[in-house]
Amino acid sequence: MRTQVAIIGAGPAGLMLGRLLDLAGIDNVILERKSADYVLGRIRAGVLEQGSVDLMHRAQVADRLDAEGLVHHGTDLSFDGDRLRIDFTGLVGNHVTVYGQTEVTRDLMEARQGETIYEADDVAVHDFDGQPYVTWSRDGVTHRLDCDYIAGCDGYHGVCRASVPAEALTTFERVYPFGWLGVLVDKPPVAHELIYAHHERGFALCSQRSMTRSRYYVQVPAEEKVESWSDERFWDELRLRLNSETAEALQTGPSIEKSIAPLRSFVAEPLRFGRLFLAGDAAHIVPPTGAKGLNLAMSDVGMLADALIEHYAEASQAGIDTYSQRALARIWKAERFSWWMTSLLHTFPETGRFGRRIQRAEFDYLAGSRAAQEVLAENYVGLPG
Ligand code: FAS
Ligand code: PHB
Repeated sequence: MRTQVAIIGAGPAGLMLGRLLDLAGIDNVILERKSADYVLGRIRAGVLEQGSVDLMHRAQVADRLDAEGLVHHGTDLSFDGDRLRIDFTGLVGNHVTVYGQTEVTRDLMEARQGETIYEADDVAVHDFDGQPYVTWSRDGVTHRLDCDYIAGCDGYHGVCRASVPAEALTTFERVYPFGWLGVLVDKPPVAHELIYAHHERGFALCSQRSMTRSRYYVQVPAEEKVESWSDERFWDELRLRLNSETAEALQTGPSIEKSIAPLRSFVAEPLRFGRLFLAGDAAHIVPPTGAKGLNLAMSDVGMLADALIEHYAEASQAGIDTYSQRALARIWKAERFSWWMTSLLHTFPETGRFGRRIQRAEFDYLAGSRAAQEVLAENYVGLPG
């Protein structure tokens, strides 16, 4: 088998890259280790920046997004019960769209024209400094795919970054001492916008997927096990962390998904190794507090697609040669914002009374400063590409 671009991973990054290359007439094959149903079953992000919405339109997969996406002109912050609305549209003239990552993935899967090989075992990437090729096994048979380039869209635990010689890679990481316990429930959202809540018991987030399906999170210790959280315990804890009127209005029901996501900040540099590129979670991880993970993956593959399209159309190396530096410039700004939102809203017992006072002062400053609110708003809706 031979293709122009081998894409490893059929998550949103790999599927979006494949779609953009399909539309440009660039042959590509996606190799995914899980089944399509498994990929769709992972409940993850929920908020799209306008840049990601624009990319969905460019990919000609935005019909359902336009029909079902929920435009949000702001969000609520709650700090020990004090509420503050950040008015995205009023402050920076932009907004976000609530549309689940599962739906983004589904839309891209349905539009896929190139070949996607699911349940590909033992994927390995070879000779990406020379003539690259990929191998994998399926039903005991080993296969080989020769290609011009390899796009590593295989997430944090993928094989591509792991295949780069350690001396060629620099990583930056902060692991947080907590995770997010998330619940999906078929009940109307408690509020028309998202609520990010800081409470001395821990962070909580009230989000949504539609007007009949909601997504809620509470901060839990990093070592917490989802088995020790009944639905009832989850709802009781969530209520304790919300202000009284929101807690009163909360509509609860049986969870249709419940999982714990660890929180870390992570960046790998650079993002190019000869003919291998990294994009999305394979290249970086952000704590989900700033709703940046999926959106960064989208902006990475938008840049990478442009670089590959320019390369094949104009025999140019320019985009390819600058992809890593341009993507990292945007990645680090999103890392900063995600770290800042996480530092403001979560409890860090190790920082003691002084740390909590600093968090309170940060919130009070935000509440009293339009300039500070503009900074939060312009980062949340997405900085320019
Ligand atoms: P993905 O991890 O989505 O996709 C990588 C794909 O590569 C997977 O399908 C995987 O099966 C495949 N793969 C891995 N190794 C492979 C191999 N060796 N061979 C072949 N295929 C391989 N972001 C938010 O903005 N908000 C959130 O609330 C949020 N919650 C999250 C919860 C969890 C548990 C996780 C892990 C992430 C969450 N994120 C969230 C971030 C998430 O949305 C990512 O940013 C997004 O999935 C990035 O997409 P990809 O880069 O495509 O990586
Ligand atoms: C979600 O709906 O899953 C969600 C929304 C906003 C975030 C993180 C997760 O910051």
